[in-house]
Amino acid sequence: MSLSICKLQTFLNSAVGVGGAKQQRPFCLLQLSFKHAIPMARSALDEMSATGAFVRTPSTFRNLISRDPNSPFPAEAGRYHLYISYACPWASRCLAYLMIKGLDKCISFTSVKPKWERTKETDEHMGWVFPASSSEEAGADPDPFNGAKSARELYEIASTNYSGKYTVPVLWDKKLNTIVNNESSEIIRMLNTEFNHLAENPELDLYPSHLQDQINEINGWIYDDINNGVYKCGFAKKQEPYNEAVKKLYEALDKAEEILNKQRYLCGGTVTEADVRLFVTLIRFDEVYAVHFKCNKKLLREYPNLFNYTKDIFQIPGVSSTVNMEHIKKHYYGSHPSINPFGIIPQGPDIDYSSPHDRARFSK
Ligand SMILES: N[C@@H](CCC(=O)N[C@@H](CS)C(=O)NCC(=O)O)C(=O)O
Repeated sequence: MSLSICKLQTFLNSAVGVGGAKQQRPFCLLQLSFKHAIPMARSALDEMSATGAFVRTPSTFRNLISRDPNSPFPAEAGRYHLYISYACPWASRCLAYLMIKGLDKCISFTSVKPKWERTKETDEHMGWVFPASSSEEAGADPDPFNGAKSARELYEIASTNYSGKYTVPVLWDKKLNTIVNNESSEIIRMLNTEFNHLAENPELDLYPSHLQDQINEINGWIYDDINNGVYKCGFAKKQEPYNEAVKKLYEALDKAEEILNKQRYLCGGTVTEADVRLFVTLIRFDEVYAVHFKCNKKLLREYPNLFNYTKDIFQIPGVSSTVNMEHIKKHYYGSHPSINPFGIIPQGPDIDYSSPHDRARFSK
């Protein structure tokens, strides 16, 4: 039941398409028509099916920025702001695009604090919060535009009847004071194509038309079995869904290892969107997922190709600045008390991803 509602909601939201701002808010179906239905998940820790499997809810704000100056959300320098958490793989892939495409001068960004805290005094919700000052937590800053105390407040500014999760990334429109989009897979596509007149690396196309079918196919299994797969392992509340998720995760990692035994990147000799999407999970693998999400059948550093490939992507100019391992570890180990009740952060393995790799062996 909740799954089909989610699907319907996604459909209705996508039907809104490139809507205006305040007057054309995305639908929130559960609020409009299912007042007494099961409430939507308020955090990833609530996203559970009856079988004890983790089931991610779709994002809600799905407007698109366009290079067309007459569109509702035109690509303009200085107009948009990306709210991220360095801890979050989905937000980090957007930040990686900002850096790789050379868009960080025309789209500003702010990171929240890594560890979830109470977002309001009046209820128990735990989520992303901003520091009170820039000196409170290295890497995190107060909200420079709305003075919001939490990501939740941003959602409440953008929509008075929002009832979903308060996730990052949030692509914010400073002019209309609203959320444009909170779905990272769509944000990266916009950053790839719509801002090229402003980008320092406009010629770099991470989703070129001749590779799109291949990228889509790879994205499918990488998302289901690796990016989201590690969460399915970590958030499973029963043995069976955990076993199933681990099986799929390692089949997918083995498959990626095999592909990367023959070529430098997932689609051949050039880096694409698929690589950025895989990277954000791999870089967190040994430091977090192997321990916290029980993905310990094999470590990343036991896969020679995947391990060297992770270093290779990390060393693309701009990418290393998107990886803040302190935030990553503080977040996962500190924000999921049902998995790690005492919030102890393991010390290791402290891998140096800037050390030499062997991937240049594929270059002509
Ligand atoms: N579909 C979203 C997922 C984003 C997402 O799940 N972000 C997590 C952090 S890694 C979040 O903000 N979770 C907040 C919560 O669960 O309450 C995207 O890819 O943009």
